Amino acid sequence: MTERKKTVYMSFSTDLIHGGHTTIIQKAAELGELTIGMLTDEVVANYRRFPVLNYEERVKLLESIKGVAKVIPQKTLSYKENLRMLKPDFVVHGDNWVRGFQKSIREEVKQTLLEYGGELVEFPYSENEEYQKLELSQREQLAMPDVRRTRLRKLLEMKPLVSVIEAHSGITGLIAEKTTVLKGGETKQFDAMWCSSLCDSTSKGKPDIELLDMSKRLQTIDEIMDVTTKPIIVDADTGGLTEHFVYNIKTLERMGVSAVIIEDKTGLKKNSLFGTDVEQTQDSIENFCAKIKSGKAALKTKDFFLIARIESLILEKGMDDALKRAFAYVEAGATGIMIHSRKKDPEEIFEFCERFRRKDSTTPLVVVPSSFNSVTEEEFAKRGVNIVIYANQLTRSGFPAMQKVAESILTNERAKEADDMCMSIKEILTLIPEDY
Ligand code: SPV
Ligand code: MG
Repeated sequence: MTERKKTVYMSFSTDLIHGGHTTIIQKAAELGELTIGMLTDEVVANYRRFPVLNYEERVKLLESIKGVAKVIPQKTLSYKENLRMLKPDFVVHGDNWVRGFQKSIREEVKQTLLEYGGELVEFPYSENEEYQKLELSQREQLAMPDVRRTRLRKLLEMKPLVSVIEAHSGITGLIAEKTTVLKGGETKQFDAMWCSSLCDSTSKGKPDIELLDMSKRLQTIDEIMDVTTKPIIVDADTGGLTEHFVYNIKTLERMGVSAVIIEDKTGLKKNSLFGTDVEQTQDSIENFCAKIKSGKAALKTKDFFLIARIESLILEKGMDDALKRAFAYVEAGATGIMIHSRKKDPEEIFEFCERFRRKDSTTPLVVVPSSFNSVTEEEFAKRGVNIVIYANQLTRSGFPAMQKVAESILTNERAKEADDMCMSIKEILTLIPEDY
């Protein structure tokens, strides 16, 4: 009787094959018939960075390597589901995962292998400067305007909900780019960044009244783009004069921004969270539709989103007015709708989403839950929302921390008492990676 050929399993996420990969694949294939579990795009984007090659392309790449018998999807960072299904004799991995966040995944693999007597085989991981340079060049690809711009659309196709955090400087951009948490065995990152008019103005000590002109706003966007790769949604206030907006939207598109949001207000714009406490004027449907049409006509690509923001609930003009405007703006060419509210209770947002979705099941819906902040992303997704923007939380957390430290130094006439509130000198020196 011939002995059954042993089976081997490895997981891959890479869109870049180098000698380190082929070496370990060869070693794995020597142990038996090798199946690769390819991480899906959504998992890779949450765990490392957006893949330059999509899932299908990455599968083809791996299938073409000698020694690979089969490539199947791995839909989570956890190997459990695939291991229970395939029961491979061996799981192969580099020994680098004994440390860092992959440690818990490794532990789970070992536990799962115990269930049926499988074995974990680890080969020494090859730290190689050349490989790191290759990875860096993939990252740089993601920052190129054409590549960055298209990714909001890809994310919307890929995920039930795209989560976005504000950035108003290079360093807040890096926080948006790099912050990762491990939750329930999965990693999570923000998908994109919001260049908020409020936070950009606040960081420059100015009120949020369209006082920063477009060149100043573009400078901030460029500063963020310089050190990040994630897609960017720009808050362009009212869009200004239509005659100016048609130029500015083109500039944003060319820079690699993925979306612009303009709000249907006119005259001196004030921040929406003031609501009716200050004088604010809503634009007419006709004027705003004309602005949308002109903006759309100026665009050169199909990737760029022009999102119309409705201020009817903020200005207490009622739900029917909000819905009427939403449908009119989509008809005029808006490729997304943002509905805003400053109520703590999310009911009016939910009602809008429900009634909008009854007639329109595809146009992306955007919310900014600064006030209705108890709603979870899962709940928003169920209600038909596609993009959630955390519009000001980094600003609102950063400045009070600085104020506290300033007060402590003034009070104590030295910095010792403030030290526990500060990042260590070592950390601050190494915060900005050399690769940027
Ligand atoms: C911003 O972040 O600048 C916004 C959202 O426009 S809000 O402040 O809620 O109006
Ligand atoms: Mg704003």
